[in-house]
Amino acid sequence: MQVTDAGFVKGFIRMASDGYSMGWHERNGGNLSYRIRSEEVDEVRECLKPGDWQEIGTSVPELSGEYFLVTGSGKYFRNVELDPEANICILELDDKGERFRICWGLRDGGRPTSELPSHLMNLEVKKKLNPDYRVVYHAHPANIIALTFVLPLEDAVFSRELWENMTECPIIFPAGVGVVPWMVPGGREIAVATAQKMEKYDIAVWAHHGMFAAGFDFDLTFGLFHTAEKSAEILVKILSMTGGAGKKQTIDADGLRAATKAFDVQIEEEFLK
Ligand code: 2HA
Ligand code: ZN
Repeated sequence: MQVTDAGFVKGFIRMASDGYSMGWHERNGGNLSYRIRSEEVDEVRECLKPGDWQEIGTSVPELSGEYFLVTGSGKYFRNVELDPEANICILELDDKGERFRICWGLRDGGRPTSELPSHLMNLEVKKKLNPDYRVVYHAHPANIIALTFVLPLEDAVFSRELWENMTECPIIFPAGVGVVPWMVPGGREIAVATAQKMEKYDIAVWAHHGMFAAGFDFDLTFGLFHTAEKSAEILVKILSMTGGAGKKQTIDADGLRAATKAFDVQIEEEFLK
């Protein structure tokens, strides 16, 4: 089978195109990774041609020997569907989880995403919590970013604010969202800070930069990201309509509790106080 005929590759490409259509990927902004199932690796194994081992820049022992589909550094999401083999790649990790080698893709050269340490550390944290987690997505959604200039950069504030703007939000992300203060992107430091948030949340906001989301599959991860950004858009409209004064009425703590209870999910009580 051609790599681009595999279902997981088609799902990955569709998510890249959808994210671009949403306006979340100006220029080369954003990156996407998928931890490939072993039976999916077998589907495309005859097409894999391992290159040289390279340092990841961090260590993810829990992911050693696994394969990943990731976007390329400096590549544009809008070009992924047009020419997947030039813009994305399949990586294999070594037996310590310290090095990777490119086995397919990036046909004209290049490196995997500059945020590879964050993607792999997030995927490792999530795999330890539940092996069903396979997708990590990073993009630059305008409304979430705008809120990081006006709300306190606290998990409790962002969680509560984002829950209130749309009834289904607390049901879709009942644990809330984590907020990482502004940091230089692309390295181990921001990866460690993000992975700490991923111990608790499926969403990590990067102040003045963007957002990360993690999930079991492409639909859930895209849907989660979309929901959080839509909620942020509503809050931006509320603040804009009211000259910053904000909400005149909202869903109160008891309402948020009742909504999540009705759907049998546990909302983070700490943030309702
Ligand atoms: O340009 O989004 O965070 C890719 C990025 C880096
Ligand atoms: Zn970014």
